[in-house]
Amino acid sequence: MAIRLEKGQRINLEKNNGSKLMNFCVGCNWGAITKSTFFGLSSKTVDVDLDLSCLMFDAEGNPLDHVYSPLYRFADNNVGLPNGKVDSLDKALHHTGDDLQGDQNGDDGLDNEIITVDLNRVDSKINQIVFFLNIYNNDDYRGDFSGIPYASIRMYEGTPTRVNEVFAQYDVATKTDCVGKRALIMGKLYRRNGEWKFAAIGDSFEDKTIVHTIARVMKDYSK
Ligand SMILES: [Ca+2]
Ligand SMILES: [Ca+2]
Repeated sequence: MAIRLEKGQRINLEKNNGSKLMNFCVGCNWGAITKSTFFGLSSKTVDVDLDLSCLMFDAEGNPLDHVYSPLYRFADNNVGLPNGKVDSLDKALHHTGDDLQGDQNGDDGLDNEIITVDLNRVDSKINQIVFFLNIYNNDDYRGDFSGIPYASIRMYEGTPTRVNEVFAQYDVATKTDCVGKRALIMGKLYRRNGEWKFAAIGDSFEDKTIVHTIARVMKDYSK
């Protein structure tokens, strides 16, 4: 049975068979919005662009690395943040790429953006990996999580196109405290005495863009 993550919950990465979860996917599944138009006689799809990202820190909370959409070109715009990239420097984490739309024909059961994780390969200096989710303001949708038909984040074993076993799950769009919220600090993997654990954070914010969320993670969630 998958763990239903609750805010603030800390879990060991131990599977039912007693072995440790070391290779897994962190994924987010969400849907585009279907809107009835013309008195319900027709409908149109509103694309929703969520972005799954993570930042890595050392034990003192210094930022060492990041994985987020390569479409974020911060360095080109003098925002003071590095451009997005899909691979961590140690190659332990890989992002499957930026989904700009969400599921178009209902829930396909697969995650739209995934970061694959191999804890065995994480650089020994990295002590915590914070995962977060943002709504990107595309031309179609600039609303909050509550306007999206479904959005959930999960940790599972398998590949980006095959789910073998779900380890833990967190529903975003069904939480009433996501009304007005556009960013979610999902949780963090952290190393204690050489062992990886996961803390579900579940804090949501009104952040207008990912730049605000990155600053927030660096300030408040890096230790
Ligand atoms: Ca996206
Ligand atoms: Ca999907």
